[in-house]
Amino acid sequence: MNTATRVGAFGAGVALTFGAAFGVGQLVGPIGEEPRPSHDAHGGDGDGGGDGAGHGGHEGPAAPGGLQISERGYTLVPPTEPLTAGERTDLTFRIEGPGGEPLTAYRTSHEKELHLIVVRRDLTGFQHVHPERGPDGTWSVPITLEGAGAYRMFADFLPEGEESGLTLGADLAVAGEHTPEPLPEPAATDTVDGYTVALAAEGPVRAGAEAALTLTVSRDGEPVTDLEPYLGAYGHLVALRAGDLGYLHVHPQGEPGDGVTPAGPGITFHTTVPSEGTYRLYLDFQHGGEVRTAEFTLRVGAADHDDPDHDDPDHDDPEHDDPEQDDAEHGTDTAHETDDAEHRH
Ligand SMILES: [Cu+2]
Repeated sequence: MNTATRVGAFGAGVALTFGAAFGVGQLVGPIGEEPRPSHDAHGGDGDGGGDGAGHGGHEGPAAPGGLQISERGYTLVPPTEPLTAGERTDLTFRIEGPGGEPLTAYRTSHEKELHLIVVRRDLTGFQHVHPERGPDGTWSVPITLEGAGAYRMFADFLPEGEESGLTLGADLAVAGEHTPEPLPEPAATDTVDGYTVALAAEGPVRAGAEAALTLTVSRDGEPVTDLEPYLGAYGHLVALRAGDLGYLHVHPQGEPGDGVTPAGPGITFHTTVPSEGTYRLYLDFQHGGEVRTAEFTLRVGAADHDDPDHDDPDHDDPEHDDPEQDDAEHGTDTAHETDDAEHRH
């Protein structure tokens, strides 16, 4: 299968080598029967975190979220109590607003006031949970962190009165010896609880360009066409950049009940990947009353702004012009292969 061949070739690349020669942009090719995503279908759904810049295409991609503990006057105050591996404990934290007071006014996004992601720094142990907020603004959620090591927590929320959301990040430490896991090589599919999820990108995924990723769910070889809405969507996708755990906002295309979005097997997402590098993707989807998470490693190539075939003005990105990257980009032009035609919008 063509897809498998390509993935194998990319697997030969070296992970975490920014600006180096492997900058191959594409994980897998488009899957034939999926409809082309419409950029028009991709309206603000209220959960964006500083993601506005990427959509107009004139200001370059927004920086990833989650890299700062304090941003735009909002500060994440992480738990102070020590965490113990394998022990269920209440993770307690708060968000302080611009005046230093605990934030108590939030806007709901994807049915929740705040989405909490916790992951170990080696990108294992991903959890997406929804804490409860007390009247004093303290958030709390029972959680078990299975292994020792350094973790990262991400609070994704939209304060009342703000136009765009925020993702604040903080470190958590779980005491004990641990051996970091190597990041799995890119693969076109992941299997979880008997479900197979296939990842396909529409054309090469490159830094600075909006990418459409479609995840297709099957079970026992049969497409799953009765996915259940989970938090207002058929799937939720989180992407974290390997190396610094930059957090990307990813928007599902369409929503349950809009008359056009099927309940599977394909779920399409849009995001603008801010840089080349390696990313870990986590898809939460619900079927049979249970939420499961499929995971993928995705390599993202350098921006192709000097590619004459890539002339879509909506994706013109003049500010993303890093001279240090030019050599790497020219060195990988052959890797762009045959898919440039498909990449036109
Ligand atoms: Cu959530």
